[in-house]
Order: sequence, then C-alpha cells, then structure tokens
Amino acid sequence: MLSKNMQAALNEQVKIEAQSSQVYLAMASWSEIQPGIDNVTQFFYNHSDEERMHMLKLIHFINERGGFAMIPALEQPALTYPSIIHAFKELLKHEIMVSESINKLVDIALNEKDYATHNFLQWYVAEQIEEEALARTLNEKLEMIGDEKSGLYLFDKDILNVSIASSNDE
Ligand code: OFO
Repeated sequence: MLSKNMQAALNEQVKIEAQSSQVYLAMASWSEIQPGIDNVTQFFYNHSDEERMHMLKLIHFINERGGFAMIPALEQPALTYPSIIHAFKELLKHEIMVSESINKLVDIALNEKDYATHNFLQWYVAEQIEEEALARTLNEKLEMIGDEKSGLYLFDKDILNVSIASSNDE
C-alpha cells in the first residue's frame, strides 16, 4: 500500500511524464513543418509516445498499489523553436530535469522503506540514463554540424538509427 506522501509524489511524476509527452509532441509538430527533417520529426513523435508510455506505467503502478492515479491538467508547451539545435538543447535540459525528479522519488521511497516502489523506480533510473546519454550524443552531433545544411541532412538521415541503437541497449 502506498503512503499518502509516496502517492502524491508519484502523481506528480505522472504529470511530469505527461508534460514531457506534450513538450515532445509540440517539437514534433513544429519540426514537421520545417523542410527536410522528416526523421527528426519521427524521432520527436516517437519520443512523445514513449513519454506517454512512461506515464501509463506509473498510472497502473499507483492504482495497483492501492492508490489513485489522478490525471493532471497540463501546461502549454513551447510551440516553436529558433532552430533545430535549440529544440535539442531544450530536450536535454528537460531530460535532466526529469532525472532529478526521478532521483527525488527514489529518495522518498528509500526514506519510507517502500522497497516495492523503490524497485519499480529502478526502471526509470535506467531509462533516464539512456535518455540523457542519447540527448547528449545528439547535441554533440548538432554542435559539430553548426549551420551546415549537408550536416543537417546527414543528422536527419542518422537520427532514427542512433535512437534505435540506444533503445536496443536497454
Ligand atoms: Fe520519461 O523519460 Fe524522458 O523524460
């Protein structure tokens, strides 16, 4: 059975995952109307779907542990970005924020000696390591490319392979 405190903290994470899905969905929609970055667009759509899956996993866990997962209202995400590099910088910043939030949940679970929740959260800890590493790799690539159009073309060509390779490592 979840404590009230643990339940509230997990519900807060439901909101963060839902908000993440929304932020990446907005990135996907924005990049869909930019020329020549179809795979980047697909990457953002996929990423948005993954965040929704993270949210659902939390919802089921809360409800199965005798709590109640409350579906939250969300904030309006940024709709546009000055460039693709800006969008990916935002993505990395966002993932770092999510990792910090997962770490806080782990702290709460440990303090409460809630080992079931602690165990459940390890999946998120591992996932965040993957996602931060992927976001860093993509940012490094974009920094090397700068404004070069041919580089961006190759980046777009490559991005789905990079993300598939990283999810296969999980
Ligand atoms: Fe939910 O993994 Fe990214 O944020």
